[in-house]
Amino acid sequence: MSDGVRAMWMRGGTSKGGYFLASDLPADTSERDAFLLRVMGSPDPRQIDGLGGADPLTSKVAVVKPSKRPGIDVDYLFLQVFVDQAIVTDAQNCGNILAGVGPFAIERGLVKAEDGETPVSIFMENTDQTATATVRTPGGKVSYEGEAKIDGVPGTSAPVPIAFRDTAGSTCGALLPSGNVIDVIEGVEATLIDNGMPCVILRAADLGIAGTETREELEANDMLRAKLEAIRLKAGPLMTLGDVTEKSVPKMTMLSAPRNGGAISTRTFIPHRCHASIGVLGAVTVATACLTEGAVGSELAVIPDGLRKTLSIEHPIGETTIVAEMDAAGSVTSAAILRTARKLFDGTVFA
Ligand code: NQM
Repeated sequence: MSDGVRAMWMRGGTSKGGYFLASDLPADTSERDAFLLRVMGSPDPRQIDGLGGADPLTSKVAVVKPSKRPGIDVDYLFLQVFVDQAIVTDAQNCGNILAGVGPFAIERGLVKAEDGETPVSIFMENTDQTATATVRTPGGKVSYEGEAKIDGVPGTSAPVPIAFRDTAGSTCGALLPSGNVIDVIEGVEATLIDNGMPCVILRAADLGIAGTETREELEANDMLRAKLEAIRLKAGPLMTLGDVTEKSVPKMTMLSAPRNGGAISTRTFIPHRCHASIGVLGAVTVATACLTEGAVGSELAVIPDGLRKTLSIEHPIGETTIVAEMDAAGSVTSAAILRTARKLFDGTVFA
């Protein structure tokens, strides 16, 4: 490792991290993880000796390789590198980092770009599911420039629309892994749900908050954090996730009525820090909960008519729009979201 490893640093959606070809990383998982901890500077709350940004949203890794699966371009493994603990976990997926995978795959020559735009089909190894991202490629080269804007990122960039299909039960094996629409945990009603991201859906009011607080205010609320963690540790086994003490799932989302014309308002712990906005697959899962009859907080949601639902999920710094397709039986069959990405650095990283 002393000679360094080729890496690209990218912003993917509202997250940021290192993008690696699988062939550039150690094949042995524990060697790989030790390397990534050194690269990010973990464990250390400031990540001063590495490239991580002292926040779970900027301590992320994508490992990409050509896919052998029919009809799929590349396989993507997401790794969350904990900031203040020596943990690297593949127990969750990440739809924000996913936004950089298409551009990265084209830049590294794994996918041949078309003139105009290039669809990249991506197998998400964490959940055994597929997404299709469309990358802008004028003249057969990736362009990061454009007019698309997402809340949480200053300025505008080229759009990277991403479509997901059949994400129900991605990690937990079923949309409602406990078999119930509502469970009561630690005296609080919760909907345990996984449509791409295992989430515990709660009412903000049941946790004693308004749901309009800032990320900083919520992170300073020790009682709230202790209550959320107590609920999370009990929810883990009910969601087939086992002991989640050292896992970054399930995510804890508290719902309240929308304030800005959206479908619902959210505050999410991921799980120990409050998300600055909301994750992509987290938002797909929250949207699905709002569309599930009887689910916690669904009574607070404002839902448009029709089988194609455009739902604006409000979060601390704006909103994230999910377009969900439903079948006649009321199940969400696919979801689409607009992201952007930007190449920040391409070079050699040392550990
Ligand atoms: O839910 C953060 C993020 C995420 C995850 C997290 C994500 C998703 O914003 O698909 O994108 O929940 O840990 O990057």
